[in-house]
Amino acid sequence: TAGPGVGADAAGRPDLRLYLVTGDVPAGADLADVVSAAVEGGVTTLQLRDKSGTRDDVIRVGTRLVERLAGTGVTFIVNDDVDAARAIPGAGLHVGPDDLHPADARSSLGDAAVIGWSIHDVAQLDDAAALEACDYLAVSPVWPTPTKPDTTTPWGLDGVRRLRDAVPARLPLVAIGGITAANAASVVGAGADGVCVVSAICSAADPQAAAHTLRAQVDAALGRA
Ligand code: TZP
Ligand code: MG
Repeated sequence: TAGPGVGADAAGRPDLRLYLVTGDVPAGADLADVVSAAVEGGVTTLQLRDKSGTRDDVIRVGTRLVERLAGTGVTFIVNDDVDAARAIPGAGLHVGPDDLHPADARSSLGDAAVIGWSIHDVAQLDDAAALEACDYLAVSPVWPTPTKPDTTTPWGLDGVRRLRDAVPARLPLVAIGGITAANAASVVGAGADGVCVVSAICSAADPQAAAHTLRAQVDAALGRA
């Protein structure tokens, strides 16, 4: 349902192969520089996830990141805050099952915005209106992760397979939680169309190299190498 927007292809589909979700960066590092390096390395979608800042902070940082992403083809998505997403040119929105309903996000943001929904429980797939409003779903979490200690039960690779079987084929699946270059290919092999990472890139000494390695793993597993 998405039209062409920031980072979308001609049919409006975002490239979800390597999806960076922002998190803490090493002391002295600048988030925008980490993002630029990661994009240089092969990140295709970026989510600004800031659980501590105010909405104004999110809008200010997000606007700056969108400026950095100009011309890269990278899709930009804001976590959870539809008002922030509305204020940032071209921004999409990622929501979870306890957040704004995807259909309300779609009404608010319009057809061009990329909208994603985290799947914590298979019962969410019964919500046809939610699925209809989404451009992608996130299997969350695949594995337990110190980055987000309060997740619901991890799906594991079996969960990725089960969801891929159960989710309509038109909806891409990304996976998040504990993904590194050592296991990214297995997640794609289980049916994910892309991988989302926080620490594997944000905590890396060389975010560009980390992104490059992850992207190579994903592309090889997708047969796109
Ligand atoms: N949602 C589910 S797991 C997670 C989020 C935001 C954090 C993933 O972080 P990492 O460092 O890639 O395991
Ligand atoms: Mg949320």
